[in-house]
Amino acid sequence: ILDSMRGRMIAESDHMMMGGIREFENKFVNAERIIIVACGTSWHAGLVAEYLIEDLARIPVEVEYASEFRYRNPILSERDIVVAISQSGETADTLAALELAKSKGATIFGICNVVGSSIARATDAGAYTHAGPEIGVASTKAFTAQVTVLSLIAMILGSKRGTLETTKLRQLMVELESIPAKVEKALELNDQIVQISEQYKDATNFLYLGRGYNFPVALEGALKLKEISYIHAEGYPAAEMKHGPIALIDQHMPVVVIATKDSSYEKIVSNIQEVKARKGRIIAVVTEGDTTIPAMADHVIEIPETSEHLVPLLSVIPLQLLSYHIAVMRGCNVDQPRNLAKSVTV
Ligand code: F1P
Repeated sequence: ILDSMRGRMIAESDHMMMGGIREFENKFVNAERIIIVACGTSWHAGLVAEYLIEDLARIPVEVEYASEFRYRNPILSERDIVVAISQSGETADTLAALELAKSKGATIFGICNVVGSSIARATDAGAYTHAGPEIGVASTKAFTAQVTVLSLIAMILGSKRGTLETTKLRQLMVELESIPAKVEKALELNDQIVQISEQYKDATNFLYLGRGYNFPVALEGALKLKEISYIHAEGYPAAEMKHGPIALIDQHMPVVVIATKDSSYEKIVSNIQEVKARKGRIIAVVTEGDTTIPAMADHVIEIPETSEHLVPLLSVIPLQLLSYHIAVMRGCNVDQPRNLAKSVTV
């Protein structure tokens, strides 16, 4: 499977008219550092990649907002790989960031959805996500597709660098194959999420908490709610709550906690207790079969079990549905939210 995926990525890189992919692959595998530049949802996919690549391939990763990176004077060298992620492939900040990196000698890898887009054409190599056009302005399926490609990259790098054992690699590949069926199952949560949305559609603030691989998912859940329903929402690493956001919690604050069974499970259980002690309302996304968190939460959304490395592919789905239904109930145009453009080209 891995070989065929690698083959596909190489074919796609050629399709991006980049050539020299073998040489590129060596550079990627031996990179001293990977810098990811992106905006919005694509930046959140980049954060997931930081966890994946550092864990599986042991290459240091930095994730930068392209909109900041392009205006500073970053230190870069020929040994750096810069990964530009963009759904549209036209985001001006991401294009400018990669051009800056290129001018300083870095090699650029692109992950874009739109074939032949400006960012795809400006890269040295890359992979298309082939998620199909996003109908609305806010990225949804693009996020899942980006995280899938980034998971494959992390696995390929880990296997080539010898940091990912063959048994573990096989387990992850088998699990990745099962993801589409689990996504279908997660989509069956729709009716339950309609009911939850009904209760929270008039909220004025939301807090989203997650740890580890679910931290970027918390950020993405909050962004989706802001973008399409115009409700103020903040995403935080759950462990940061005590450093400020805890002051906001009372009976009027809905707190979405992504608390799947993984290495940070015990810690997130205590974060939920902290919220409950202050009368916050908990909407918990948990792993199917969990009994501890359902006893504490106000609402429980169960998603299928998977490896913690792949969990964002499933845990983001109920959050996207929640934003969608709340926005529709508030009479918002979910396809064309106010003030937002599909490609931010200025
Ligand atoms: C980046 C982005 C999207 C967001 C909105 C504005 O776009 O911030 O994530 O949903 O569409 O642009 P892209 O570079 O991934 O196309």
